Amino acid sequence: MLKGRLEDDRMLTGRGRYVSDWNLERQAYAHFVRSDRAHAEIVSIDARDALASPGVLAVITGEELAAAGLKSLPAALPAKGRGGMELINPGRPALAQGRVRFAGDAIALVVAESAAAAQDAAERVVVECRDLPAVVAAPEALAPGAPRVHDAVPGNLVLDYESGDEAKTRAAFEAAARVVKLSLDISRVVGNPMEPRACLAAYDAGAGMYHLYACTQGVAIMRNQLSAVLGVPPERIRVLAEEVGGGFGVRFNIYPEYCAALYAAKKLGRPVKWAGTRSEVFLADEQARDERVEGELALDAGGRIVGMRFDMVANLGAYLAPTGPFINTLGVVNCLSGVYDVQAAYARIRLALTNTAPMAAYRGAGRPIMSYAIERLVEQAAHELGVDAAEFRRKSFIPKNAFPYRIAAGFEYDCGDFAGVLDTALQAAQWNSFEARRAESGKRGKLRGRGMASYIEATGAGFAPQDQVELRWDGDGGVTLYAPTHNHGQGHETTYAQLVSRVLGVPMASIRLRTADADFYLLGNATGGSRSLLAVGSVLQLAAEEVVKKGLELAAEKLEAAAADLEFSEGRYRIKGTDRSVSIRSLAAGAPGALDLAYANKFGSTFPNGCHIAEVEIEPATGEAEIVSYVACDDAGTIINHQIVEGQMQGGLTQGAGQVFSEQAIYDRESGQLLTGSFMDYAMPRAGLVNGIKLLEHPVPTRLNPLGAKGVGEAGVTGSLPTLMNAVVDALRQAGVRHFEMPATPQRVWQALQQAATKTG
Ligand code: MCN
Repeated sequence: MLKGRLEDDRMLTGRGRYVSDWNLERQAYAHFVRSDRAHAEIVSIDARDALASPGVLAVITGEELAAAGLKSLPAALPAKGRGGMELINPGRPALAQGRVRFAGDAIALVVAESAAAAQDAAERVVVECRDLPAVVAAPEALAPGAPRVHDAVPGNLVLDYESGDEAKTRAAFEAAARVVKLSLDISRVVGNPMEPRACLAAYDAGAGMYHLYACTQGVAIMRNQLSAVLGVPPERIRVLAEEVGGGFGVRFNIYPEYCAALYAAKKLGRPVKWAGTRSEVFLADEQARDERVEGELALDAGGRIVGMRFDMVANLGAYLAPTGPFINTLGVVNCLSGVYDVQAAYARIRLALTNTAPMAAYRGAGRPIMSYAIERLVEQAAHELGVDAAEFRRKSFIPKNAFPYRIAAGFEYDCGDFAGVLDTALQAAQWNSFEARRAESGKRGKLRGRGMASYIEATGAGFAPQDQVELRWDGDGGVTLYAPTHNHGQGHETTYAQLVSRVLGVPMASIRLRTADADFYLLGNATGGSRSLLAVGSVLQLAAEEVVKKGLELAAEKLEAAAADLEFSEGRYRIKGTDRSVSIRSLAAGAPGALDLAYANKFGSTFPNGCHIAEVEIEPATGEAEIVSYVACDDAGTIINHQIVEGQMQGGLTQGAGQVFSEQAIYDRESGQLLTGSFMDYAMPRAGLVNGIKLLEHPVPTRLNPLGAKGVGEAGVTGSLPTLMNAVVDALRQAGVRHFEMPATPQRVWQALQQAATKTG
């Protein structure tokens, strides 16, 4: 049995090659001049002093990029809004042109012989600005009279989106015996991969090729996005990477800095390297969430959910990130009514621009917003009715025999057993003895709360029409797999090898994975949407099966037998009923290239789901909350590697816990400055935040892909966000707190307790 993952040895012994580890001969160094204000007109940029600084090679501005014909970064949405409204994309230049729109917006690129020289010179670039009023909160941006972020976007509204059945929902609410309402703020977060963003850009004038070493989650999508900006076909662009220090969704798209660096490399005829800082991650990486939700549930007289309605406002930042509109619309509503059998469901989502960093994907990419809204409301409804939260949910579940089930938003869930998942979770969480534990905590002066969520999410759609893979036999009998999904912590080297090894019968350790090489050009989807295994893993498995078929003729020739008389197992073709056999490895070695295979296919969305139950204890004197137990029972379909899945769940749960208990990106309302621009102000979760984790499986294999697998990479977050906040709210309710928004930092919890005490006292 394999211990650990194939990639661990390399990474744990310092042999991982991160983006900023790459160097090319004659490389120059980049530093970006960034806006120090949230919204301003650029009156002039004086680069004379900077250009005269030692070692400076160039100072590039937005005007120069425009003159050179660089286009806007792309952003699109395969859907329209209310009344057929089209998404308004005001465009985003790689360097600001005429106006800066958020603190951190890149204004100029300084290239010099060393990183220090570039930084020194950048400080000598004089940017004269005329301040404009800024707006940082989405509801304020949509209010009449708000400062306009882009002239092309009236009222800062880029899209008024809707999904579901509005009329049916209205009717359900009119006929409801009871309506439960909740207003929710989903706070803004900053993805923080280990390696701050970096790139090394090069241009090969002879071949007319651009090369970009960069943080990536998959190169094909980035090539397409770069192609739109640079105006050259994607075939003339290569994106390269090994380790990138994590992605979490914020490394899915290209960024302005990459485009500017590629331009500079071509202009100067030298590679240009940029290694960003953690401060730049906070200022200029894509951020996520930041939604205001007004949610309503309609209940019938028997306490069954008969309607759901959501009015959401999403903050998309100062420019549309390529995937920002998708994440905040289709990415939210693809599980519009959760695990509940409710056809009267409707959501309206207004996408607003503000003077803040652009927003896009962050682990869960929209689905945690939906699961949070639904499961907070559901728990609130159970509380208001005074009924058991588990039994309240069960009453409205989509029954096991109702699949395939099409939700009001048009998406079709293929399978699931929500009641079965719930039962397993209830038992493991010792649901029925909670009150005794609450009393025991009370004796110690602590407030104990319990929260639950029955979540579902959509994993795996993918933008590219196909996932292309290739299997190539190496001279040493090993196999190299080429795939479009970049592995940045999910363990693909191990799980893909497991799948292919199972089919071909070659040892896992002799299977290598390549995803971003210069000499290789694959089309396909990036790692994202927890789709890699169910989609690319499935394609790899089918490809390996094709390789076995392909080897049949060669084996028949070698064994001087008819192909029909052969069978294949454990890496060998054998004449049935005899001991005469030949290994596929030796056949591949004897006929180089003959058993290599290019293969493509596409597998779409699956719907992993689960029931999570957490208990928290709050110390009223300090406001500190501790997660004392966390049970997660998940249906990820067939699981290929339990250890990796467990790691993914732990990571996801902890990421959700980070948002609930400590992380929050805050912009100052007046100045538009980011107030939480470092780890001193923005608290990442630490190991040990989530205690007493129990992970359980309740697999219902899907028929939508040959593995029967559903995604797991984001499930932890989608489940933990509502679960943990429900637990906190339940604990605070004991002390009279009626409304509480994330994050549950000690200070905020303490304040809420003080206010409640004042009111009741
Ligand atoms: N797996 C399995 N059986 C299943 C499902 C998955 O064995 N039924 C395995 C897969 O083979 C893979 C891992 O679990 O090794 C995760 O698979 P999958 O659910 O397909 O998700 P992806 O590989 O597509 O990963 C993407 C997902 C996303 S979208 C984010 S964001 C995220 C995440 O995974 N970012 C991560 N997990 C992360 N983990 C780390 N360490 N770093 C990140 O940046």
